[in-house]
Amino acid sequence: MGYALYGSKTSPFVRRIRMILQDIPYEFKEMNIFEGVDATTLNKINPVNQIPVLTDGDNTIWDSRVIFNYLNSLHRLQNFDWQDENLLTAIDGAMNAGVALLMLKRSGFNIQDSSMYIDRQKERIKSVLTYLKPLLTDEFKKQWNFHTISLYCFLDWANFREIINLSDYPEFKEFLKIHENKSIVIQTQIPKA
Ligand SMILES: N[C@@H](CCC(=O)N[C@@H](CS)C(=O)NCC(=O)O)C(=O)O
Repeated sequence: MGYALYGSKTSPFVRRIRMILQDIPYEFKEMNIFEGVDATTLNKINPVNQIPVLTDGDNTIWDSRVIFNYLNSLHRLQNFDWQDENLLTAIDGAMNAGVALLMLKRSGFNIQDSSMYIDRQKERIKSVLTYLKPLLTDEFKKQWNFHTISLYCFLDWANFREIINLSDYPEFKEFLKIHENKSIVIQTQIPKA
């Protein structure tokens, strides 16, 4: 039986789970969640209609953070305190805001226009990056765990989707540089086309 991970190669939420699963065998079920048979499959396994979804025998787990907690309970990957949970919530907040901006763009909205919803998403991303900046010590930058993996996946994706411009954030650019040649980072690279 074993693990199956449903997701796309572009989603930052999926990518962080693929990275966490680096040394754990699983089957990757790539899907196009917005149409056709994959959309129907996704709805059957997750009423929220979002990826990633992990299946493990009779267990089906939704939401990347919950998937991580599930894997962590079985494989003892990392210990968290409440401050760590806050840090993850901050990174998740930026990631959700980025995905919301991309969905707006794809729905035909001009995200350069100012509106309460658009401005709130952009401000959330800026605010999280401002919060994270002083935490990015040399020691933190070198760590490779669910926090730094999540940050890596967010920054790389948001830069790729032109949601942020990394030239505005040299310290985050440097953080990406430290990890960009890791084999799992290369294996899970966002497809360019
Ligand atoms: N909180 C969820 C968010 C997942 C998420 O937003 N996934 C996006 C892809 S990056 C998605 O499935 N979007 C489709 C939709 O929201 O309809 C998680 O951590 O797994």
